[in-house]
Amino acid sequence: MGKALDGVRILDFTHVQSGPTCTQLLAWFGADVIKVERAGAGDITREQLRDIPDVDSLYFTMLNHNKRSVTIDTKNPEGKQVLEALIQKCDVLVENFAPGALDRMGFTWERIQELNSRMIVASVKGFGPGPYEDCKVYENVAQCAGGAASTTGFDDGPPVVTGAQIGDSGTGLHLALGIVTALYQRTQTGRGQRVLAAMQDGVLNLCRVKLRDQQRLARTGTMKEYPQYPNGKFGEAVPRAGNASGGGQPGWILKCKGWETDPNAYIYFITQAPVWAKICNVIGKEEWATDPDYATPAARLPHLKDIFAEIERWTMTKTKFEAMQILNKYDIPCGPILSMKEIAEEPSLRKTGTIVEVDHPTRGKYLTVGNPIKLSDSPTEVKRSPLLGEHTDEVMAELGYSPEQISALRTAGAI
Ligand code: CAO
Repeated sequence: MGKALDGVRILDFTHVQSGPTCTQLLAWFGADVIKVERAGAGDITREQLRDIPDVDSLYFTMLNHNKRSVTIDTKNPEGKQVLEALIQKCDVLVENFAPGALDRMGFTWERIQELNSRMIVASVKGFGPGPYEDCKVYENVAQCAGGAASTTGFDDGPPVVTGAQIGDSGTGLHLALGIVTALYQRTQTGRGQRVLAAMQDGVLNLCRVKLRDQQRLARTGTMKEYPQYPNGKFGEAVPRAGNASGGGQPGWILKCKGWETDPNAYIYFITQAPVWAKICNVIGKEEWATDPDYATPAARLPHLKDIFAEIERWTMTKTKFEAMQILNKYDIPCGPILSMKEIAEEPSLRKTGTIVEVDHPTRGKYLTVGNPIKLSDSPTEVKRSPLLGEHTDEVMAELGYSPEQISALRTAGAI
């Protein structure tokens, strides 16, 4: 069966996490992704956080599936020529170097356009144009600069970063959408264009509801679904809301049976208004369904702390899975706090291809996260990540280089 991006060639100049997330998605959708790496070293993540000596790390293998790897020294004049040939052959160049690195290599937007006017040049940078545009940025810097850290955590503690890689993988996702959109526009215009996804912008986009809340706070001085109401104080900026739900249906994380020893024996419980009467029945507080202090969402807001304490008395008598089973029967929205161990062992995620076991020639078998986006006409097959330079000869031959020329370039250190 064909793939959605069959025929699209990507010159993948990405490294670490943000860019590789993007090109991995494009590869899963069928694009031919040619990852250009530094000869001898490769993407720095190949050797970061290694669990097996001298073997590509999980950090690398889990972000570079379905790609081909070529090693080219882009600072070597002959290496530059190989890169020029690749630019002429590819549809998209994706990079996430520090600001200015591509220009310093001699591949300015103008030069790339001379070589291939249809080329789409897509970049992840830490910041868009402005005071910080020259800064190098990693995940947590983006989380802090994009509004996530100041709004995550508890009111009486410091800002907290989240384990979800919203700065890196989140921005990679944004960039992938920009690329396919530019490819679509190119079918009308015949021209390439530049695509920029700044990590600060990507994080802020995911924190959109917090900018909503900033304006609500400025106008009214309060936000009744936040734990600061009525038990604390609001300042000038959106506070950290603990585990409060981001929307209009109050929620909180509650202890379940076994919480004393299991750090993940918790459930997220949402007191969704349409099922309030059922919640009252389940927890044995039938009178709350009609009590004017509890019967309506507005009346409940000042009592949320007590309400969740009462619900927790019930959840503590059940494991998170027992609680789920009972609550699901009544359509009460809730979710178990799943550990990574539980997720790795979950059979339904294996079945859908969201968790995949991959075999690798030097590592052996390992688990990875498959394509989270499922297309009915473009199924994803997760293939292992390439070894460093595994496809150099193959790609050079496709570019028209003879075995003698390849050998000479290798001797010259260009590849
Ligand atoms: N051959 C020769 N040189 C190469 C090469 C190759 N194949 N590939 C890269 N290089 C060189 C570049 O030319 C550049 O050299 P100069 O600085 O001399 O111009 C250098 O390697 C690129 O390095 P970098 O500055 O991008 O890398 P770094 O490790 O110092 O910084 C990072 C890493 C991530 C902070 C930076 O790339 C960055 O800010 N990127 C944009 C934001 C981003 O994506 N961050 C998320 C990373 S994931 O957490």
